[in-house]
Amino acid sequence: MSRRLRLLFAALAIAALLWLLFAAAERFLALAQRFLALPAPLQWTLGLVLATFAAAGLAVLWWLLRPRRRRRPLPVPDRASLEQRIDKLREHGADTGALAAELGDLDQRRLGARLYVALFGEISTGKSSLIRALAPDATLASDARGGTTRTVGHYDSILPDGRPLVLADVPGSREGGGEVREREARQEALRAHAVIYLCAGDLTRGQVDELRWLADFGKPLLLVLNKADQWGEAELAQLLDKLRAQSRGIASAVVAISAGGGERYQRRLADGSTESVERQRKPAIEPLLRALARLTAAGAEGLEPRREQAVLAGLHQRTGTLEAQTRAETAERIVRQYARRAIVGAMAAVAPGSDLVIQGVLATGLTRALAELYGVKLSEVQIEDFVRQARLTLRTGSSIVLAVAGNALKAFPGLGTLGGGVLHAFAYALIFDSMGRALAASLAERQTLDQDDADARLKTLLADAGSTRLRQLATLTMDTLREPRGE
Ligand SMILES: Nc1nc2c(ncn2[C@@H]2O[C@H](COP(=O)(O)OP(=O)(O)OP(=O)(O)O)[C@@H](O)[C@H]2O)c(=O)[nH]1
Ligand SMILES: [Mg+2]
Repeated sequence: MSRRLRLLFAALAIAALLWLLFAAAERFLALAQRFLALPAPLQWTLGLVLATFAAAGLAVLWWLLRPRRRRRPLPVPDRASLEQRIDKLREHGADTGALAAELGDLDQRRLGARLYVALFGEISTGKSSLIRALAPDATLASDARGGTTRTVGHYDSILPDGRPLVLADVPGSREGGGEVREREARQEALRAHAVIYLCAGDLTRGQVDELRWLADFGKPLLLVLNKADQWGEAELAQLLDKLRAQSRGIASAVVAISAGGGERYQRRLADGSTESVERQRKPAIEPLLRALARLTAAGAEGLEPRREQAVLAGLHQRTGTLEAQTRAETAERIVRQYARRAIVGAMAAVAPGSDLVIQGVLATGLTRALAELYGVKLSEVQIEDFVRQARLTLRTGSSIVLAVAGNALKAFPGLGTLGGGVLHAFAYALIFDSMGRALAASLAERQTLDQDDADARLKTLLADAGSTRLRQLATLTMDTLREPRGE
């Protein structure tokens, strides 16, 4: 479009806007005149309605533009309660070695009073290369073929102001199949006083999440754009702006560096042939050194309380996971035990219907045992209610249960050889297994007995004829019938 034409359009647009403004002003004045001509009571009513609308509009506007609330800090348990929980887990036979080792490392580093800085980031962002630049004498442990870091390594280095520090090189995150290594990397990051987060371009959603995760633990962070040599000046400035926007409120500073790394190129020899040569790029890490000195100015001692909080918060999460896992395993054992008893009860029924009495007692026992395991206090009435509700569900679902049991009898020939009453016994195994699993899952998720939720889960489980579960139940039925006393 030519310049003149553009000017003409601009002039037309301004004229249209002015016309609109005049029209609006005229309309407003006319309305104001009519408003003033109204009788006083009507003026008040209308005025009040208009004021309410304006207030509501402003409230909506404020809600939309209000500053985002800060994320809630993670819960940090005190050391003593954490140790108690770990002891309890150990008593229950859980493998608490890693948790105890973490506590040991926490103390050791506190006593050592050395400054720890961990490098962190996705694979191939240049973490190991940066370690080489910061600790030139270090021999790095990495996979010989891929050059990729597989284990956490510590390397001594010195800041330009002469302060010593320990650098941690960690495996890169987001490597396909590298979940265990990624977990180790995260734990190492929590153990450090500060973290250098490396990236090699603008951040993906996953990287932003990773940064937020670190910030949630209160980790002092630097966001470092590596491989700056790959960008032009203008591109680099743009990229840094974007990174600053992406990490606002999370990273203390954003800097661009070149960690170095090796580069391969072809060299032509005098005889006309070529050979492949590798040479080290020259590192340019000045901005990082300055930012790191500022970030760690408080020293190991000054940063220690924050570091300990982060480690304890991480331990709190890990202990919670192990607790849930251990409880789930215990719940499984309880359910199995009661399913076994139900099988025996079904076979021991002497008079018509007497099995129902036996199973009623068992259902109550199962409910009580699981509630106790999940620390949910239940009254006798609540337990009775739950068992009654489960009975109703079972009555309506009995045809499904019997169909599943009938199929199992055909699918697992061993069952058929055990003679009469097996169908009945297997049906009870399925019922108790479903009831126990439903209740355990509901209690674990809700920390209370939610009848509707547990009942919905029970219905799903009764109809679930998943082959592994049925095989386990068939084996349980056979084992129990052959040896009713063993638990
Ligand atoms: N262009 C350029 N390449 C770099 C730079 N730093 C590292 N590299 C290259 O990036 C690749 C990965 O470097 P590493 O240091 O192994 O990266 P890493 O983050 O330790 O990788 P993992 O251990 O697998 O997570 C190598 O090919 C390096 O040569 C740099 O400053 N510029
Ligand atoms: Mg590496």
